[in-house]
Amino acid sequence: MRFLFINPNRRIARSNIWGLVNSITPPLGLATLCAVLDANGYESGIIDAYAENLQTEDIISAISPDIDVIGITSTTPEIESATILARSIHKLFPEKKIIMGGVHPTVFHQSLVADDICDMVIRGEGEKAILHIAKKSPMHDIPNLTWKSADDKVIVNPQKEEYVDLDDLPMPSYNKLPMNRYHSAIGAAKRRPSVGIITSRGCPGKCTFCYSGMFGEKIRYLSARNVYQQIIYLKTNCGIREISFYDDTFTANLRRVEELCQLIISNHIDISWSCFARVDTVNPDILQLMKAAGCHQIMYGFETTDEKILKAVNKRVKLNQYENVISWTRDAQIDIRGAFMLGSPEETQASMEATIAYATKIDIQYAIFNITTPFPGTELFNRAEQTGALRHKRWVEYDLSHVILSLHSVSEQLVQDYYKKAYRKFYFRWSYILARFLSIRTLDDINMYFTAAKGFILNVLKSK
Ligand code: B12
Repeated sequence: MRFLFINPNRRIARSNIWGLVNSITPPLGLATLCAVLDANGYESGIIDAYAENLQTEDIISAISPDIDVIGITSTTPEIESATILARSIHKLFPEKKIIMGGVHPTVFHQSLVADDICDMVIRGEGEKAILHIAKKSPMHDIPNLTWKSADDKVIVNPQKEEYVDLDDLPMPSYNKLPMNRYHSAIGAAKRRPSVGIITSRGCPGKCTFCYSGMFGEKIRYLSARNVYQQIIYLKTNCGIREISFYDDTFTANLRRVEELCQLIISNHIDISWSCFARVDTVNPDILQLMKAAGCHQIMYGFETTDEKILKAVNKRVKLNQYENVISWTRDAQIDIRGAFMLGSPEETQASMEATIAYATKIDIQYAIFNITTPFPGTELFNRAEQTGALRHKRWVEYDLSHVILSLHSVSEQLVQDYYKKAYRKFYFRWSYILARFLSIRTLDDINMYFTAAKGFILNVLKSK
């Protein structure tokens, strides 16, 4: 049985800051599915239509007749292009089975199958179920599968909370991806070529804006040794000089971080990297060690300075934790990228002012402001749907730059205005520009500074 997986292309709204600063990251889920199939003797390939900017007709012409199963991944803002693609494939190749997976199909599995957009959806983690498909297991026996029976009924197989051990998985099939197309977000990488990878799954957090139904509540980790081996592979085979770790909380297991840092340091591996962390997971010692192992930037989700909003989104951190972490990170000479949300439940004009004022007051090197978006499957979405606070379901606009929630305390226009204002206020301060300029030490710094400046200037000009 031969498989072809597709990462669809997508349209990015002009007003979306991410269109300019965003990374192009390998579709690691698809690359892992390929690796698992290959390890079990099946043939598979990937088309990364986003990275290669391929249109539907380009994708169609790359589908060879001997492919049996086509797998399409999709997040919420991609679902429109994924649907157009699936429909075109169905029309031209009615004999090929189309499976969808990823976060959006996991939530809307029933309607995607009922509406014949695809033949099947694999909900949540895909590795076990895809092997069942390859082995032609009886459809009723395949865990987490939604499919249509011969008499046109949608069947939802039971959800099995049996997850894979990440150390048992083969390395993602990087060799099947256009590795030269990938790069980190503007301002996130000091050196190129850079690439984003993910080394854990699952999250114990219960933030109302995040969908944690994909991989279970318990975090599973790739061991430090296997992460290290992936770094060596990427360095040796793809010339990668910098890694962006996209784990929800890279520092959730400090023992693993420590072991990885020691491996990098003791083997004199020349790699620079950045990661995401929660303010309640780091301490001064680990930050110093991370710096010694090549970490130059951490993104912390500060979200807001308003305790009421933090509580409303169930972030479970305290504001007084922020200051310590900022000063420890500064002492370790690691840059901070702060992530902030605007337009959450309980938001007011004063709280948005306070968030922006805070972002410009604290000593952080980059800031990213997102509009709070109720992604399907999240508590935020369910509550908004029940209370009529969901403005629409135009999924392509669920991209963190559009106002989807209708709030009683602030208008849509005000949130949109503050979104633009936040970027202007943060990046167009003389003190900020001077501080960034004075922080230049190496050629890599110059490269990073000018790429970031170009991106932000273009965006601000565009948003005026
Ligand atoms: C890395 C990452 C990115 C990267 C790119 C991701 C990529 N190329 O795939 C970047 C930074 C570019 C990015 C951008 C965005 N992201 Co993002 N991202 C992630 C992150 C942190 C990891 C994704 C990942 O690699 N996971 C690991 C792999 C192994 O899992 P996976 O991709 O889900 O695949 C598994 C299963 O889903 C399933 N599967 C997936 N596809 C398929 C297909 C088939 C056929 C089958 C059978 C199975 C299957 O099997 C895989 C293996 O088990 C996730 C959060 C997370 N922890 O997953 C958010 C996440 C996916 N992103 C999210 C969001 C909101 C965005 C943005 C909209 C943000 C923005 N500013 O615009 C954009 C949209 C990007 C897009 N492509 O549409 C949300 C999605 C919510 C939603 N409902 O859509 C997530 C879930 C974060 C969150 N918790 O809110 N993201």
